[in-house]
Amino acid sequence: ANSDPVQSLDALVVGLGFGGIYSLHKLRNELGLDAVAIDKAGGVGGTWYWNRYPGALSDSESFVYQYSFDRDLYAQTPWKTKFVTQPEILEYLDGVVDRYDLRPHTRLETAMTRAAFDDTTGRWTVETDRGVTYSVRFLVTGLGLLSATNVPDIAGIDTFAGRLAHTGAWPEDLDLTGKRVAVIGNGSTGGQVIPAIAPVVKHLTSFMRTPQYSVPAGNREHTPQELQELVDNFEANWNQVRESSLAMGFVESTAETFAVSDEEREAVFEAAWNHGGGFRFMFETFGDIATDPEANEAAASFIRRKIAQIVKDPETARRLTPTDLYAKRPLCDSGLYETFNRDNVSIERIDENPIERIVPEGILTADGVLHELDVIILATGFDAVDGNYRRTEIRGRDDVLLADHWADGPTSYLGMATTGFPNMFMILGPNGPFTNLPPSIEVQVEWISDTIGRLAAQPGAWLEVRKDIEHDWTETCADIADATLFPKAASWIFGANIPGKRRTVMFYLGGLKEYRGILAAEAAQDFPGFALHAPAFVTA
Ligand code: NA7
Repeated sequence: ANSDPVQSLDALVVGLGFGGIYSLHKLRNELGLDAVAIDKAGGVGGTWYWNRYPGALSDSESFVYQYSFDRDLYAQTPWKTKFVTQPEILEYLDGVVDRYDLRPHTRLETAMTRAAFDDTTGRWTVETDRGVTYSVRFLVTGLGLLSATNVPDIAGIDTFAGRLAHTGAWPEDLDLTGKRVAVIGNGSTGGQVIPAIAPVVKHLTSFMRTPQYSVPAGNREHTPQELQELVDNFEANWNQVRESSLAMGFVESTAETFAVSDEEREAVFEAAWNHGGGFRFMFETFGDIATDPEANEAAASFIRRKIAQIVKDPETARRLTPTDLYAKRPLCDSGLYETFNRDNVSIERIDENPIERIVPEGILTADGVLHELDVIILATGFDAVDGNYRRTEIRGRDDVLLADHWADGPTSYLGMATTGFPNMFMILGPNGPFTNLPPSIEVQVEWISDTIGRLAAQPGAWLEVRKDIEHDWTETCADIADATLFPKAASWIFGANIPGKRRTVMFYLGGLKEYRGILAAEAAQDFPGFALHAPAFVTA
């Protein structure tokens, strides 16, 4: 252990998920910089370290849910199934850390508590909860897009005598066998956890505020031939990913929903339902489901009819059936609706019959019923995108707090940099691309490390986004989003899931291909979106 409380480095990476791990590799192994990565968790993996709830699975297909920068790593990755589970992803990321000898440069159980930029030195001072302070030129933040847990403020929540667990901070010792369990929330997470635990619990009550559209995931093992093809077609597949919008590994449809006959449309939806995958259902079937209200309704009504066919009890089916737009992050599941046919599973619609309060014995609903419980699972999501940035004291030039800079909603240029915070590079910061994440993470990390590599050659220099450019990017993101139906649905994609959080655009919905083009131009033209501060006296 180093006894010096201030460690001087070239760069500090905060977070050891997909983004932080790759950044550390680039900065150390390719640029040869003195870089360290910290994470508050007890292990690497980011999202996949914390989300250990039963049923946790990436619903991007496994062949695009990994790094592409190393063909050998790709060829060796033993993912046998179409979608890959949390333990496998965690093992993979741990393996990547070892493969690139990064472990000695990681500091676990170390949280950034404060970061401040000093424009007299051009350096960031980063304080941690372990007594160590870092002084660095470059601060790379991979704090997690979906990381800061949203614990709802339900009356009496602290009085519950049983176990209370958020899926995003899952306690490994929690055994649900034979327990009376409540699941509050039914987004991606709730939709995974409900079918996974129903067979083992005594009784499961799903507390649902807004029912959601979900289609089967269709998870299955790849055949040996398919696995071989994924390795053989590596270049072609990844080129397709980089040339696509969603980076999901399929070609997004441009067909119009109403350009085909009713029978054909039904057949397209049926085929997508049978094939599986939420993003495929929304974006591979027709090109206007996310933009045209009538097309959206055609897809939504197909799913509603499926629910009516699957769920036997009419009242349960009614409670499970969404009536609003199909314009949140598209979900897929492994038998979600079927699960509600089980005798030990029930559903409360808390928009109709609200939770009155939580009491030591369980949940009391407005109709006077006490739901006696051993465990309450909060599948209530995250203070997404900017949540972790606001929860940490990050101060830029002139002592400005990032949370204050973002008082009217989070802003950035390219999702990676924000005005007043020089040489701070965010991975998956606000208004970055809305895609399957690993490909966008790779693109961002590569751009960031190229940029840092160029700055590193100029001692004391820093890059800061121009204010007008940040403003324009925010407007661009809002304009693109407004051309879709997504802002009309209340979801985390627009910050609508957190009480009191300002509803605002949080993503660039222009797609990965466009995004890559913008990044390439920015770098090729020597950063027209940024001001370069070069110190008057350069001591090499
Ligand atoms: P989501 O998608 O934000 O879903 C959260 C769920 O929790 C959703 O059903 C919410 O209902 C519900 N919720 C949130 N707050 C409350 C309160 N106060 N009372 C009752 N119910 C509540 O989070 P997930 O973890 O499922 O998924 C997040 C992303 O992680 C996902 O999109 C993937 O990309 C990975 P609501 O719909 O707001 O009425």
